[in-house]
Amino acid sequence: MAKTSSRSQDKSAMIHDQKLERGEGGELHQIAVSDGPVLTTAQGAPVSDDHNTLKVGERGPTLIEDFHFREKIFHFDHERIPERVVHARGYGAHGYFETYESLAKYTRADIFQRAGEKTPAFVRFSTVAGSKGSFDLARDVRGFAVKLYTQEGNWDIVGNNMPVFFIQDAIRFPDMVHAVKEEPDRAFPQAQSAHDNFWDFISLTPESMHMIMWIMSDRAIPRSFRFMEGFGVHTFRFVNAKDESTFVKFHWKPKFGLQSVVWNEAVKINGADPDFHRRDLWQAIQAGNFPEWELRVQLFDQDFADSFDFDVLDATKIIPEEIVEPIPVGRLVLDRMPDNFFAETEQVAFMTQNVPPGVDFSNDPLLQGRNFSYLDTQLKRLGGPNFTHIPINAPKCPFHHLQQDGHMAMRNPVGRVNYEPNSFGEGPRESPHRGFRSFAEAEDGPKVRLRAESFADHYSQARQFFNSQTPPEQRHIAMALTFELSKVETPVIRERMVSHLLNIDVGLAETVADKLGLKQLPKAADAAVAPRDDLEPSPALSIIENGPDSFAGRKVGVLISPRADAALFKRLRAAIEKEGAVMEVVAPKVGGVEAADGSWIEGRYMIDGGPSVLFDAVALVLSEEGAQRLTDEAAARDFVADAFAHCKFIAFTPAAVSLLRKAGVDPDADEGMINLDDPKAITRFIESCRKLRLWSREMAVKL
Ligand code: HDE
Repeated sequence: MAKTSSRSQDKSAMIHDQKLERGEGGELHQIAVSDGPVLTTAQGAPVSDDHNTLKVGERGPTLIEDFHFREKIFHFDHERIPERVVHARGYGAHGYFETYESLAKYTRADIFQRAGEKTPAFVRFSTVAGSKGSFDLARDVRGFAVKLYTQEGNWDIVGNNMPVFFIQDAIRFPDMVHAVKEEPDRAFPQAQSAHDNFWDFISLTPESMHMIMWIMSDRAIPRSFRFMEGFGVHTFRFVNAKDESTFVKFHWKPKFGLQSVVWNEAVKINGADPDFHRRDLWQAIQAGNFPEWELRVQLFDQDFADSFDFDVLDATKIIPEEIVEPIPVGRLVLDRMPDNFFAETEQVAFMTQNVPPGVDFSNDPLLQGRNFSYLDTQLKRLGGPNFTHIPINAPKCPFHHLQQDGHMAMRNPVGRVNYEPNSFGEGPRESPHRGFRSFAEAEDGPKVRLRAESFADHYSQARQFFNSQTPPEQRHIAMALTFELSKVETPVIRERMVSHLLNIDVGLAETVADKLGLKQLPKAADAAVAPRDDLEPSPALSIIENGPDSFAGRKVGVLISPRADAALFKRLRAAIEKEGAVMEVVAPKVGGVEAADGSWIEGRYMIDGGPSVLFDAVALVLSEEGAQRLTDEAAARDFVADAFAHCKFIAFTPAAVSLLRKAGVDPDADEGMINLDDPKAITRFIESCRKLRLWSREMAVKL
């Protein structure tokens, strides 16, 4: 029997390839496909049959000679590369950085020389602890890694959405990461810090206390990548053309203000849409609502560093923005999604040591350690030393070096000369003038393994952070600590944490101890340096104090029913869109509803596919009969009850009152409940939404 076969001989195949095409009225039709490019192997050989392996006879064994099958499966088997050991789950986008004014006075970095210059950028946001397939709304730090393709080399600011870190010295990083990740014997919990190992490590590591305040705050559950800050964390240096150095800290400020969700909401979002942050970024960029951040720099000299209360080399400390004001120096705009997630977002290799001439490191021992780790990790992850040949990692400026060969070398030198110096006058040469010169800081001292005493105060800034929060934010910190510690099985670890909290805020410690059922308060933890209470609160540390001044970029979920008022619906949509926000319609059935005037209102979600946790505010545009029907549906009642419990603004037609009541929500509960029966109500709703949440409701709903 002939060994060749073709799909036309395939007796079992009933379904032919289908393609969707739009008809004249925009409707989609399925049509059969016959032409298109010919499928080939990776070697270019045309393939005749991609559905059947080569066999002896119709029902016989498969032949190893089937090179197409072997190549296809071999390649599939190797599709994965190791996920990042931390920051495995991430999402990236392209954009640009635009320089405001020349910063030549402080730095010779080419990117800061010319006002208005645009530099291509790629940014990857991430969670830290979870693996690649984990959910977006984990309580976690968010990575905020920026690659700037400058004219003098790639500059990576590999930062986070919190300005401090858990540890002071890089040598502790593997322990810290082991402790937070899933426990090694049971392999859970996934993407959570709420377990014994994490809190054991933390409670034995007082230097982490400031970071613990951040991670227990709502900063750890951002509403969107677009609404969070980014920080370079460490102190870096700018170096100017005269080789003079200025210390610098980098802050990214979101144009649309800060916003987070509440924990009860985060838990539900993870079920409703595990890709909540990804989808949000994707949708915003595809819709042309480009996310934007301003880069601000805190600049200070050695005299300030010497006089500051804390060590500027200690990554567990901030310099409050009220003490050294961040100066705006440019803006970052993200305007294009990658064409391919793997090629770009997965393979992008950020490295703290990627700095252009004019930017330099400080002696921060965390930063110094990172400068080793990031190069090393790329070799493992990307499989060889040529990862700069991958387009996303290649510089966009001219570059010439003498590195050659190795796995997957894509750019290979031509000609005879691959060394320097040489007598042929060929090849690149160093440039003492243009090249990177390290700041010539004088260093001298014995070799020691010591932590400087100037790093010893672990509680004062934790207290300052707590004192800088508004009352709802302070409550959220207490609730987060209680939740996390309630998952800890070992009582002594819970108590040890409370003993640290006593050094931060006694009220906080008492609340947490009470919720944890501690019979009595433990003794406060021994502190190497007594916590200070003379540090001024810093309003810049509160999310609520730094919210947006409009509702732009946010989403209203409108629950609609058959026979709803179409005119009202249209007015509502117009007002939402005028504000720069997005309306999404939630209907009892896929497709939408027929309104009272016979027009069709298109729906985006069915109710249980579009719970209110996906939106920043909600409106109930219901007819009497529609509302009545919905009172029987748990998903509709949850839609309303959750929106209320999460302190969202709720606009509703008078007919919706029956649903509100059935969901246990008083339609007159507070000013966040807006009855659409009066003509000015829509304006009032939009104006209220600018505040994002009605926090005064929180005590009533006991979130
Ligand atoms: Fe990282 N970190 N890190 N880190 N980090 C990595 O690099 C490391 C630290 C941060 O989207 C790894 O390519 C050490 C601080 C971000 O691709 C690895 C230490 C900050 C990302 C690594 C730290 C960060 C990483 C894993 C302690 C905020 C994701 C895969 C000294 C300023 C970048 C990789 C991306 C990723 C090591 C601490 C931010 C293993 C040793 C502090 C945003 O190299």
